[in-house]
Order: sequence, then C-alpha cells, then structure tokens
Amino acid sequence: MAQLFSLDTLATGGVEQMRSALEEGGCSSSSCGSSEGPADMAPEIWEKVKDHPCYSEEAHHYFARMHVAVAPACNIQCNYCNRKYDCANESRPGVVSEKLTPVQARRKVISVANSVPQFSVLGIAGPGDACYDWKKTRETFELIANDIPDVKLCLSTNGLSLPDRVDEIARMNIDHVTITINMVDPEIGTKIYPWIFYQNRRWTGLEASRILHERQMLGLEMLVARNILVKVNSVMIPGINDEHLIEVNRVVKGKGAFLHNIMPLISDPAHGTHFGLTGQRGPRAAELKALQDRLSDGTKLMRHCRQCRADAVGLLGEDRGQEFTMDQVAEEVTYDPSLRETYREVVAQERGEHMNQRRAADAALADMTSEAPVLVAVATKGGGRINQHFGHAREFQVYEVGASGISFVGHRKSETSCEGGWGEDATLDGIIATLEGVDAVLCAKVGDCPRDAMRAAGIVVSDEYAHDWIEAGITGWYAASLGTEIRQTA
Ligand code: CLF
Ligand code: SF4
Repeated sequence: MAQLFSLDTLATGGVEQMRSALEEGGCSSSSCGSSEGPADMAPEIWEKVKDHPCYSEEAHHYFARMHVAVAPACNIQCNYCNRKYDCANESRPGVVSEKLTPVQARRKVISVANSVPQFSVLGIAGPGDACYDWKKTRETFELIANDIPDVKLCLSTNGLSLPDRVDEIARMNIDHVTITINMVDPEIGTKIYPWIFYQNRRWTGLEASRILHERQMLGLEMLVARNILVKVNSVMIPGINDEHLIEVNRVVKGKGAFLHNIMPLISDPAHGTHFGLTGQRGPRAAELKALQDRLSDGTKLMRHCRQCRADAVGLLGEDRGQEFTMDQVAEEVTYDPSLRETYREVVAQERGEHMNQRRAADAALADMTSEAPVLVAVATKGGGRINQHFGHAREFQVYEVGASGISFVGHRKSETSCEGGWGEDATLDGIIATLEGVDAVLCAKVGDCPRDAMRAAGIVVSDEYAHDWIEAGITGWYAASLGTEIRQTA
C-alpha cells in the first residue's frame, strides 16, 4: 500500500509537496456515502464530524482512523462471531489483531500520530466489547487524551453495558459511539444471539434478547440526550433480519441516531462461526444496495464502511496496521504534532475547493434533462479526484448520477484483483462481471486493449477526466453523454 506522505516528503517539501501529493491521491480507496458538508448540518455537528472518516464521507477522503485492540472480553455471543477473532460488529471476521495493554496502546498511537499525518480518530472496537472491558478502554482513552488532546475518541459496543458507561463517556469527551443493533424485536434476536451475560448470570432465549434490546435502546437514548453522536451498525442477515432492518432504521432514527451503517454479514465456514457452519449466507451487493435505497429517507446512511481490519491504521480501506506492530514501535515515544498540523493546513485549503466543485456539479446537473440515473464507476487513489490508472485499480467507487445530483452508492471490488491490475483476459472478465450494471468508468489512464474489451461488454472507459475532481468529471461525462453543454456556475 502506498504511503502518500512520507517523512522524507515532509522534510523536503512541506506544505506544497503535501498539496501535490493530495492531488495525486490522499485516500487509497475513497468510498463515499452521503455527501454532507458544512452547509448541510449545524456548525457544532460539523465540528464533530469534519475530521471523522466514518461519520463524514467527505472527511474520509482526507482523514484516517486507527484501532487499538485493548478490550478482549465480551458479554454476549453473536452467531456471526468466533471469539478467536475480533468483534465482528466492527471488524472483518477472520483477522486476529495483536492484543495490547493500555500502555502499549499509548506507544502505538503516538508512533502512528508521528508518522501518519491523516490520523484523526482513535477507535476501540474490541476485540471484545469496549464497554464491558471498560477499565482498559477508559485507561487507554485517558492516556491518549493526555498526550494528543485533539485526537477524536470513538468506541463501538454491543450496547449491553453501555448505559453503565454513558456518564463517563460524556465526561471523557468521547463524541462518537457506535452501537450494533441488529433487531428491535427480541423474537428476531433469538436467531442472532444465543446468550448474554448480564448481572452475573447467563441469559438465553427470548429473555436474553429482550434484555439486550432494552439496554441498547436505553444506551442510545442516554447518549443522544448528552449530544453524543451515535452511529448504529446493523449486520444484514438475509432471511433473518433483512426486512426487519427497515423497522430498526425507523426506531433508531426516532431515537436520534446520527448515522445508520448496514453491513453485510460475512459468513465463511472457515471462520467457524455459527452462521458460517450452518450455511447462513451474506447478502449480495445488489441486495444490500436495494435495502439501503429503501432507507434513503431515514437516518443518514453510511455507505462507505469498509469493515476494516481490527488493527486497522490509515485511511478507510487502507491497511497500514502491519507497519505498526509492537515489535516495530519504539519503547520510548514522544508525540510531535508538527506533521499532523501541517497536513491539516493543506487539507483545509483542499477541501474548500472540493466543496465548491461539488456545489457546481449539483447546479450543472439540475439544469440537465431528467433522464433515468446512470451508474458511473471511478478509479481513485483518493483526495477526491479521478487519479487512478484503470489497470492499477483494485476497486472502483460507484456513483449514481442524474438530474437530482450525484450520490455515492458503494464500491465494487473484484475477487480477481491483484497487485498487477487487470492486465490478463481472466482478470478483465472479472472486472466486467464486478462492474455489472455500471455504464461508464472514469480513470486517470486506460490502455486501448482494456478499453476495447470493456466497450464490447457495454461499459465505456474514459480517461478524458483524468485528475479532475470526481464530481466535476462525472458531470462532464454525463453532460457529454447527453450531448448537453454545462452551464458555468463559478
Ligand atoms: Fe473505528 Fe468504528 Fe470508530 Fe470508525 S471504524 S470504531 S466508527 S473509528 Fe468505520 Fe471501519 Fe466501518 Fe467501523 S469503516 S468498520 S464504521
Ligand atoms: Fe463477537 Fe463482538 Fe458479538 Fe462480542 S459483540 S460476540 S466480540 S461480534
């Protein structure tokens, strides 16, 4: 994975080199959800989300999170979880992270902060439950808040112990809490949770799900009452809670959740989970999108979640965790804020320009004919631009474009992708299958052979908008495809 801002770059080039690096690409896999920016929300909310890559799709082009695995204990059993792995409510199953003490976590976080300028959020998402294993969660957050006061603190929980922690969460200025809520009907819960551990005893069946549900609702209400932003994660399990998630969305929206993130169940017999072993399938991409589309009037949806690794470090979709294993972290570390401060200066300028481009694109599209919306895939290394070579792209960001504007609808990744791109016929077939339903691909460069093969499959590939902002490029392509002139709004 490319390191976009090396210490060498900063030492020799400072702000100007950072800017040009951003134009080359600041995010290795920018998958954008809603397009909210400062004009779409109250200033105090924007202040909380503007640097949080999960709570703002706009921010995820620029900012990175890291997780520290300090909380191994868990108080419930989910049928999609194998305790060998990290909490599957927030992490991809099948990846076991290095468990850390709070003191080790501090060293690691400072080491990341000194090397990764995009770093803005520290998350604790397990490997068990952050609120149940609270002592370690709290100690870690306190250590970091003392050393790096401007880092945002974020936690993820199943909700059972949450009500007991809310006052401390508020006192510690933790502004972002994720609760995994898979049901609001305990009958459905019985198919997801075989047991919980609560008040020193194990509960099973309907009673277990009822208690969990009540505690989740109480925790949500308590957080909202304290102006803490709550993201609700729901694992979409076909045949069990897929239809029911519409009701979940309605309920959590009514209680003031800020975001709803519907994640596809990842179910593989090799993970040894109950669902994996019993053949419960996850949803197909089209099923997930169809459900998300039905919820588009509800609580804002997060569509750019990457079900990242439990020890993830970096921009969403980027995996730099292996660069920061404890054997590579110095025994003595001192936080140096200069790298992050310089980066923020650059980003402040860049994102202002990006916002203007988005507004201009919306205005131009509103003038156009109301044809049925089309899907456009973009190859991007991030920074909000079309800046990835078709042959190097291992995933594509897919946008829906029409007279009502441009909206991100998900990312497409091919199982056949590899370091070398899609140069071979076999991989081109894979990418054609992956991009089913997509009308056009915009990229920084494409060779004649893949362009012709894609055209034969009914997908236009264009590098005419190379290095444009994504929204400007999509608007330009859309207008050209309609034979329309774009009105200049700037
Ligand atoms: Fe981590 Fe989660 Fe905080 Fe983000 S992740 S604890 S809210 S800082 Fe983000 Fe990763 Fe999706 Fe989670 S992309 S799995 S939503
Ligand atoms: Fe596993 Fe997380 Fe569920 Fe606990 S809350 S059982 S760690 S998925």
